[in-house]
Amino acid sequence: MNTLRVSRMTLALSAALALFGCGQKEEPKAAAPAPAPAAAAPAAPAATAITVKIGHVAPLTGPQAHLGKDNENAARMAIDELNAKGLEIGGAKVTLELVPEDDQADPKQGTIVAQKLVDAKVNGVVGHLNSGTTIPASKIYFDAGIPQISGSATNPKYTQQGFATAFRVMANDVQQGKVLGEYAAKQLAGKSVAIIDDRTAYGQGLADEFEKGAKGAGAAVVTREFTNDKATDFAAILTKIKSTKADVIFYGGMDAQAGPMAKQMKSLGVKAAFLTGDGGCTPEFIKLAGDASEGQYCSLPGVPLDQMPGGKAFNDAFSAKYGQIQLYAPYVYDAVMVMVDAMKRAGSVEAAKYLPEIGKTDYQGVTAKIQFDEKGDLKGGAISLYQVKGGKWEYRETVGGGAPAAPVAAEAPKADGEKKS
Ligand code: ABU
Repeated sequence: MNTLRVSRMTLALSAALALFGCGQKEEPKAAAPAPAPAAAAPAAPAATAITVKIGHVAPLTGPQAHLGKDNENAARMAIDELNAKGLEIGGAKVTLELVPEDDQADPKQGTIVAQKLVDAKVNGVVGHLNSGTTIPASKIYFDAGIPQISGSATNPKYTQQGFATAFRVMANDVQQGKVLGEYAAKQLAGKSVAIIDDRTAYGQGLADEFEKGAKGAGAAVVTREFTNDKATDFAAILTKIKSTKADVIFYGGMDAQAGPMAKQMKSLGVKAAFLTGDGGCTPEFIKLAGDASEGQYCSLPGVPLDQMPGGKAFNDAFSAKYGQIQLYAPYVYDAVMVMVDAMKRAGSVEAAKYLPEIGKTDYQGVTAKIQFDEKGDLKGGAISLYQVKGGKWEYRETVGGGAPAAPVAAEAPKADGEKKS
């Protein structure tokens, strides 16, 4: 653990102790109806019952609502399963309560709902979905000493701020951008690449890492263009890129823009291959792009769902309850499980007590064996590449995470457009 993170942790723990009354009788962070000492006292009678609040934040309105609801459903499924099994922590019977918030994928709204969750005395936060909201919110959770685990925010800055409260359960965009850049230059024979991003923390950050990876692998970047995460018309940008005769267009952004962009590429006669990251690697991309999605590429942190340790069982259970997985559901489910696993090992739901246990996590999740490095990043994260074939995302290869670096046999998804997350 580096010095910065240790000192940040000390600050975070101090903040948490201050928040919950250092040296005083311990209280559960959850509000009523829990009797005060139960949450933190291992010797409390088993009959004591407390409610533990877990905040969850994602965009539930706007162009990314389908992804936000997917994340929230996964958090709810994890909580329902844990409650159904019966949870006892530190001698108290625990009922988990999901406290869902909508940040609209907007950084300002992200900080507003983060403060709302702190004021509601949540015991931990799962989320946010977007890097652009997760990063500013992480300062608020850190100052309050509240653990935060994101199942989808991939911008490296989130875990580079030295906040001991910040964790993520998927590989970050330094890893993803490098793999994408090298894939564009080598597998897609991209001698010249054009880059577009949506100016969000995620889109711009991934585009920056992609550029480094592509250049490092010998490609020339012929232009960098910008849009935003609400845009629908990309004709001007694509017309300019067409004149460069780029071999590959890389887009850093989400499916709501990636789909229409691929569609407009086709209608404008742009012949370049289209490649995007996890934000565009969804069934929604195929729906929005229509037949222009055919042959296009994306990447996702992690291995395909059917290669994940608990992938099939999760997919069966989730899809029966909530429908097709959109993107990050298995990761968000794991994030909840990791948080509760740390509470169990600490024998406490109190943030200051279970936070150090998150860093020691060694948990077999649905998505992978989850352990964290000193920054709070997932150790050994893999990146997988996919291509649309016959209207479905088809697996191409996995890089990193102990997976084979060379292409392996493609495995067809189970249903039209089914995501392999
Ligand atoms: N990982 C892509 C979508 C979420 C984010 O903004 O990082």
